[in-house]
Amino acid sequence: MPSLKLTYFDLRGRAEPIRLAFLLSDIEYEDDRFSFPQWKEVKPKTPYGSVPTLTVDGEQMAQSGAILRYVGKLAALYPSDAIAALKVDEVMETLVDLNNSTYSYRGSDTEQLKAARKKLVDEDIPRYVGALEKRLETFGGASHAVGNELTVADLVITCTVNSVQCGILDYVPVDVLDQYPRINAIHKAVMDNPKVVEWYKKYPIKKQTPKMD
Ligand SMILES: N[C@@H](CCC(=O)N[C@@H](CS)C(=O)NCC(=O)O)C(=O)O
Repeated sequence: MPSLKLTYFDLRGRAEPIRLAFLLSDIEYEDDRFSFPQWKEVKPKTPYGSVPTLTVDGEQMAQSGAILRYVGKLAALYPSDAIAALKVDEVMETLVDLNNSTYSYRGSDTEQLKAARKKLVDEDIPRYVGALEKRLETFGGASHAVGNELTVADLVITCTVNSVQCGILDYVPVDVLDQYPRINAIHKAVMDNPKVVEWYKKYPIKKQTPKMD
């Protein structure tokens, strides 16, 4: 196994599915978390001025999706079958689309944020998550996104649900994803895994009440 260092803020964010892939496969890595004030030193040392990065035997690699697929391959959490891999990728890319919508407004104008989040709740969640729920009926088993084995797609779904349910997204009801049974079954299966239970005892998911008006 190469030496592996994952660098990210001390947050779940884009690094968390990668951390869960390492955790569930017992692959040793350095979980290199930095604080917000350290970002100005870290940023210029990354390939694109963004994180996460994964340093593999001293070579720094970027892009969370690429890193997750790589770790998925090391961890046997990414299918070797081409069509199953395509399905995993479809799930991952759909959630990238959703995340792009989630973070589409980053300014400080409350009315603009409210409008962006209203679009997220009224249009983008039904569009992407509603459609994904239907796709999963043919892609996977009762509690797996693709086939009957855990893949990185399950980890991305789980982290997406956690982001909504923890209440960090203002103007997004924490129960907005409750109506999607397959998504919730996948989330539950991952969150009930004993290693994941221990992980979130160590790194508790802070619950907060999102601003709604
Ligand atoms: N496409 C990139 C996006 C990375 C990205 O935007 N990362 C954020 C943190 S989640 C970041 O580094 N933001 C700080 C900045 O851009 O200055 C990926 O998926 O890794």
